[in-house]
Amino acid sequence: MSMSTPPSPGSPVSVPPGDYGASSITILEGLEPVRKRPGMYIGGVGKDGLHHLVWEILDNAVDEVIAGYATTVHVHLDRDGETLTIEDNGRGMPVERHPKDPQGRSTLEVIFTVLHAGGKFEQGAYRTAGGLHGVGASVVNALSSSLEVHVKRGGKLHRQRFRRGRPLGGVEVVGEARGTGTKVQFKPDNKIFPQTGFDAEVIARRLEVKSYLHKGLKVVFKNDAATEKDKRIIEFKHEGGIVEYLDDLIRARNRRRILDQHFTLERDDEEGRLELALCWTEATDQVVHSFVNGIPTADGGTHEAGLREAINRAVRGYIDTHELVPRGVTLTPEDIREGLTATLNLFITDPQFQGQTKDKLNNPEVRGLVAGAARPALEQWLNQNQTQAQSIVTRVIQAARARQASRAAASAVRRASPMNRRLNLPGKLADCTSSEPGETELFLVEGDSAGGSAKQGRDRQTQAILPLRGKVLNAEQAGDRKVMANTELTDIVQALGCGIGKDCDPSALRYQRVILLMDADSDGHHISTLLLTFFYRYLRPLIDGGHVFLAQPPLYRVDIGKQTYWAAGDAERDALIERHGSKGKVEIQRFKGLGEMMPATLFKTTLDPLRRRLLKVTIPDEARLDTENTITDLMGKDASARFEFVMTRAHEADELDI
Ligand code: TSJ
Repeated sequence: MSMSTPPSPGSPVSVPPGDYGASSITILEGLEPVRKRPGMYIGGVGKDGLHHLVWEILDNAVDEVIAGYATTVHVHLDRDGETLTIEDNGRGMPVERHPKDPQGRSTLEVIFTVLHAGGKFEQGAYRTAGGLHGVGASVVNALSSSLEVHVKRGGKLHRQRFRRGRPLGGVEVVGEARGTGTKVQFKPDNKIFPQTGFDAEVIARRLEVKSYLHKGLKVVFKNDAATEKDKRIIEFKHEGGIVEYLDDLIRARNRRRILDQHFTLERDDEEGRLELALCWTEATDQVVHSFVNGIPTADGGTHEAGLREAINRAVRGYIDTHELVPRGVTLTPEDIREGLTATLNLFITDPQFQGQTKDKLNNPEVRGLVAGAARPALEQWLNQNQTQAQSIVTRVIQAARARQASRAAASAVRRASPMNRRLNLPGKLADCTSSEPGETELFLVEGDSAGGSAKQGRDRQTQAILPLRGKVLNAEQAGDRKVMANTELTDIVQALGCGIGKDCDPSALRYQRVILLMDADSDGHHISTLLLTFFYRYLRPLIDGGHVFLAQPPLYRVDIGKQTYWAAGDAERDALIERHGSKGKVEIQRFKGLGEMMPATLFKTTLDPLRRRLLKVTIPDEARLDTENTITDLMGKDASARFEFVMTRAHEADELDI
């Protein structure tokens, strides 16, 4: 092959060289709109648009495989990272004079220089895979600073070269060829694209998906732009098709499947071709990877809607026929599809894509098409595979139960965002006015009457009160569901705003301190124990972070002469009397509960940060090392054994002298 000067451009085949000066004007007119408004043809000139060039050429090569004329597609990224070559071993693009072109150009040249040439010239048969939503090779050509096509056909190697869409000459024979095939090399135009470097990862991922979608297709990717150690040739070939894709998808996401068999379906008729594989996993999300004519539809569309319809109706039909729903359980479509993982691959003749990125299928008839094919097939499969069906039903009922049980707690579990933090607060919370978490405190108070005193006696700016009613659930014995359904506990979580369980995040805590304020009697002690058990099991980071405290309300008021003292217990009371009893008449009042304390008294004895005593709740190191079982044993007997209480304010004397 010679790189001789323009007057001798090799040997033209079937195509007279003609007056390329003249035809290049028409060609420019043909492709001018593409260069003027590239976004209209490839979505944009950013990274996605740039890679659309690759998908377009790739899809054309893959089409030749789908049509049964080629087996392998080679993709090569040059060292420069922006020159891309795609080659197939198919029939080779027609290089003969195009029968209908008035200018007598070759079919190849027409395809590369006339907008939307592909479909028009082959009555829709040219593109089985749809390519880039009707955008053709001419668009890639228009947006490439240089593009070169090699065709092996009829024993000859043909070549045509272009610059920014203009042919540098006609199709030339540049050598002999063994076999057949088409090779296109192009470099995106840096006058069009701000960034012309390709992302090898993005390309590799797409190639892999393609190889799943078209059983038997082999794609070889050679990345010379990689660093020396990353340089390798990757071969993608997945004989298992989308069933294998489903397997790999589940494995890649580390999911456990609940069925030992997938449901699979292959349907081929005049309306189109459908391939479906689905499975349920233990995960709670739904994952559907869908494709139309080999193009990923990341935003779903009518085909996914049809699939959802088919699954909902088939599974519900099975459950209803066999009367499998327990009483009190109602199933929603979301319950039925919880954990569903599916791959759907559809081939239709006239796909309509929607949205800026064309990632959503819009053909309205497709919904019924997919539902109509998938529903009866899935129904039949369920009836013929009762073991699998039973696993699915169990999974679905479990999902419904979980949803119903946690509905009450749903809002508590939802992490409060700054916007809805106040909106999501429990009704009986008397919040503080300051929203500076560093200076605020939440008092959990037993009973409405004590809560009332605390609300009146508190420092409104920094102290919030949450009254708790009734018995607190024992979180050690109740399961997650019961805990989540317990209003007292979920109210606490809601007020704290920090989430629960593994979502518990102390940095989101709405208060610096959480203070348990209970009566100084055995009932109060018991409730404290239950609350601490809940904190230990569900809000452990708050204890570890030193946010949890016990208030020390007085049990006795001791008046000696004109002085008033407060004692938290019998020992304190006796010590007071021993020390000060000689100073006057001793009068002792025992509080039956916090509720009968005057708000002002409650403040000065228990709430006032300057005068009160708090016990900080900590967990001793031994307990930390304990196994879950030992801890549970401990809790079964006496939870308080697990905690250590550390005085936050050291007082020389036991008594609090007011
Ligand atoms: F996108 C593209 F056009 F640039 C392109 C097309 C890029 C690549 C890498 C390959 C191809 C391509 C086209 N590979 N194979 C074909 N096949 C045909 O165009 C072809 C060949 C023979 C006949 C025939 O009827 O004999 C018909 C067609 C459409």
